Amino acid sequence: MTRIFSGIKPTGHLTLGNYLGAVRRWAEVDQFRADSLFSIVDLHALTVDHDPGRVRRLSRQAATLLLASGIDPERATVFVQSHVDEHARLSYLLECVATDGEMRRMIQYKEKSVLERARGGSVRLSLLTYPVLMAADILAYDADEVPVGEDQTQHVELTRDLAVRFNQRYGQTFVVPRATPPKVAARVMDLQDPTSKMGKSHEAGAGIVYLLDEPDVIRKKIMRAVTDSGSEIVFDPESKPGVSNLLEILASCQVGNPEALSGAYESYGALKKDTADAVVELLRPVQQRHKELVADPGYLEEVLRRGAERARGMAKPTVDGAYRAIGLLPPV
Ligand code: AQP
Repeated sequence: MTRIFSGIKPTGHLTLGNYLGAVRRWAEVDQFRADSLFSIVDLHALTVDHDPGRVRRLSRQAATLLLASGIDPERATVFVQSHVDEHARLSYLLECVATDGEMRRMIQYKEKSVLERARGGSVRLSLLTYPVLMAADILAYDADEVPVGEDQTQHVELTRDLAVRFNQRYGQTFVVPRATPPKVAARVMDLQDPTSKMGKSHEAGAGIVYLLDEPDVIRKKIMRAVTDSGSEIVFDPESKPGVSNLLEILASCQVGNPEALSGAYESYGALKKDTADAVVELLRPVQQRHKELVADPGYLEEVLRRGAERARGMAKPTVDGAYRAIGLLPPV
């Protein structure tokens, strides 16, 4: 059976980008067709300046939202990355296979390190090495597929390179995984700046729709979305990034295609209104279920406890195998 691994960082409140690009597919498709693991990758939230209490709160919230989105813990393994030691154990071995040059070429490292320096801060070493930890997250579980948004495909490519290199040097150890981004909404853009990604750790603003935003807030944000010059409604992300983003969001909500939708609209107002309605309706059941789950924190704890136990059982044999293959003496 196909094995899937994917994760979400507790660096902010989950956004519509996270939902359309990743979580919705995990819940509606992936968990039914594959042996799936979905992780709150909390170690990745420590690569930039962070508040410990906030990371804990956001980790719980992200896990609750995965369940609220319909991920069934009886079907899929839902767990917190730091509860399974195998991720950090394997990450070190992969650091011994990766190169400094490879890490410095990662786009996210380049972008975030510039930002950190501009803020007058220093760049944590973990920001440079985080793609190796991500590779360990995936390889520890022998995952075949990694359903992620487009922003993560470079990291999955690196994961493939590391797996192949390790296998060639030390013998067949890892499954070589592939990224499976969605066809529509692989990169949902910020509504106020449609040339940059809607990211949960970005400055909270009118351009980001959060999964737990009230319906009237969602409507306001979408009705105020930046559009482009000219009144024509066409799907062309290069020359019309604002309108194309709205078409992409609407198409994703309706499981349709943005090109086909563009012919149906003559005004920005009508497109925005339909997009806002579609997003509000799509998120309504998630928000309702989130409320119910928050009222029962014991349930979440039990799900995460069982998830970590299951994940540990899956990861340990592969990671132990990698330790042996690379030349480390097994413990007696
Ligand atoms: N805008 C997006 N459109 C489509 N998919 C997206 N994903 C994230 N943003 C979009 C996908 O969601 C999954 C979880 O990703 P993440 O936890 O790395 O999310 P983030 O919102 O990108 O978080 P940050 O902290 O704001 O990250 P950076 O700073 O790295 O952008 C992934 O599958 C991701 O592709």
